[in-house]
Amino acid sequence: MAGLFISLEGIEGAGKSTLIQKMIAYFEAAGKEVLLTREPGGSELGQKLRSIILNAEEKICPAAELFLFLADRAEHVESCIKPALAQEKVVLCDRFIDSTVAYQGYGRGMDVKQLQMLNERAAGGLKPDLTIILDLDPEIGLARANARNKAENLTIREGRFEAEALEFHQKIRAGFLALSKEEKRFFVVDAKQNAEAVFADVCKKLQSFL
Ligand code: Z5A
Repeated sequence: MAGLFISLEGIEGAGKSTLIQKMIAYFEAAGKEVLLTREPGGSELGQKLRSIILNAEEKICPAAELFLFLADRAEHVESCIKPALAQEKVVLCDRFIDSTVAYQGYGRGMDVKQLQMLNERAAGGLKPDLTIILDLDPEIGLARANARNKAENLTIREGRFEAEALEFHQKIRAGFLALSKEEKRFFVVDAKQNAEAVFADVCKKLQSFL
């Protein structure tokens, strides 16, 4: 059996990191080896790109931002994801190709079809077997993220996207929901529920992959 590739998507504060921790425990209990990774920043080069993309003090124009995400993805797929899948691991990826379509396409207004072609080139045609979309009202997501940052005493967070207006995050949510209708690999979960209920919904879906 080849490995299993699952991506998690959603607006900021939707609960991806929280859910991923539960999913790791779930797969490990089933005897699977898991690679937890993320975009941007899953590879060594990607960590440097992540810091530029999210923290650069200078303004980055939308096209430059897009190509930084794509460079991160190309390196990540080649050096991390494909090798892990070849070793039959379960790869859990916090954001992947669909974030580019939602943020750069629906959010920044770039051409969605062109982004899908660029995604295909950057990911070498690789797509997740399953993509979980945590769907949430951005007002709730941003409030959760702010509360977390306060609790962790974080005054400076990686900020390029957090600073965007609510309307931008609403476009992203709509983008993910539009995408979810395009391919069978998507599974939309109501992320307004508590974390246990979100995980219970996801578990029902995961059973068919074990
Ligand atoms: N981006 C892009 O534009 N184009 C691309 O191609 C890619 C990315 C790949 C990376 O951000 C940014 O890059 C991202 C999109 C853009 N920007 N935004 N926005 P990141 O990786 O640094 O951040 P994030 O992905 O947005 O993650 P996050 O803020 O950490 O959100 P999260 O992982 O989904 O949430 P969480 O940390 O699990 O939960 C947030 C808080 O809520 C926390 O205190 C939890 O304890 C709490 N929580 C979690 N679940 C629940 C439930 N169910 N109920 C109540 N409270 C909960």
